[in-house]
Amino acid sequence: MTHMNYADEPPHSDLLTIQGTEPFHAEAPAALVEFEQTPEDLVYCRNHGPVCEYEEESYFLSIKCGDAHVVRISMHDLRSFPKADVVAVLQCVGNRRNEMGLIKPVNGVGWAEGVVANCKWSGVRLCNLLKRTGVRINEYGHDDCYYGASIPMEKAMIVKDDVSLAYEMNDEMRSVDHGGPLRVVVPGYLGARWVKWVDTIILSPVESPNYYQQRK
Ligand SMILES: Nc1nc2c(c(=O)[nH]1)N[C@H]1C(S)=C(S)[C@@H](COP(=O)(O)O)O[C@H]1N2
Ligand SMILES: [Mo]
Repeated sequence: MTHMNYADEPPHSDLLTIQGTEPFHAEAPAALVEFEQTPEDLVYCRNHGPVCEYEEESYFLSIKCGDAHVVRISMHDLRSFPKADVVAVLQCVGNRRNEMGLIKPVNGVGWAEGVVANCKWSGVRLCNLLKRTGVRINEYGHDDCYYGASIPMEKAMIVKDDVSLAYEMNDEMRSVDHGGPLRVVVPGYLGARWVKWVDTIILSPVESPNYYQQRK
């Protein structure tokens, strides 16, 4: 990991409306509907800690089953799996929270309508990867240094649901801001489950105890 503090973050898109800088969170100005596919510069950023920058060459994904380490796979090996695309909407659960606040008090960032994006995500289908590793259990979660989330195993294994580990967004190498080199894509689920910079997948019968899984 090259960066892990706010001062060293790479530059962010200057087309976004900044809501806060430490952690960096910013949304698209209005007019997203102009684009069928949201251009990367207009894809909102939502972080709960510093934006992490990793070298693809030394990046590994671990799949664990309980405390047992099942596999450790390099980006190079992940790229040798069949590549699959999905066009899916990434949306923060707080989209239009400012309007909700007019009706009754709500906690959280007072987002307007810019924390939503429709992008093409390309990478490895999680179900393919898990089938190859041969691990089977009821549920799983993912984690990185400070952020984690869980989704039900059934969701991960429904082939047509396209749950993926994406290394590209809109046909480009994933940018650091949006979770490069590897990010979880869970079509149909809130953005909070789309873990960026994912480095560990844990197959577990219980949900991740991570704060963001339990409280968001
Ligand atoms: N590692 C990590 N993943 C994360 C987050 C985070 O703070 N850290 N934020 C989540 C939330 S709440 C949202 S809405 C989306 C935002 O993704 P984006 O910044 O690419 O738009 O990422 C999710 N994944
Ligand atoms: Mo979010």
